[in-house]
Amino acid sequence: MKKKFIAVLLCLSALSLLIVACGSNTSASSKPNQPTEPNTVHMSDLQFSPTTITIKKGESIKLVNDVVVTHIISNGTWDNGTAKPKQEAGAPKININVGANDTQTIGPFNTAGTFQLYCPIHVNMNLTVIVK
Ligand SMILES: [Cu+2]
Repeated sequence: MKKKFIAVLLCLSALSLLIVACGSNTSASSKPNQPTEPNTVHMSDLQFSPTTITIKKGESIKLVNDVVVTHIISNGTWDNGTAKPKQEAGAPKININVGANDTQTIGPFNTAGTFQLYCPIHVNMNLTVIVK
């Protein structure tokens, strides 16, 4: 009697493990459009996320605008509330509009170094790109 009870319990726990395993498989395959994306920077209303990204020489960066606000991405930085355009030596020239929920690619960054990008219409919206 007791043995049968334990056997039933073991079956039930094995079954629940199976269900859990199947469940995680299903959720992973149900998001084919959202793999873990390397070299991707997201944009919200007023900022980049992350604000600093490290990539390898020769790689590009995918910019994903998650909001309906249009951003302008160009070479430069906000310095204490003042927009300062500048293009470091070795930086690719960037001057693009990223519209509502749009995705754009910048680069490739072919020179190692630290490069400042910003959105000149949103105060303090800075992105630092470190190329190694
Ligand atoms: Cu912006």
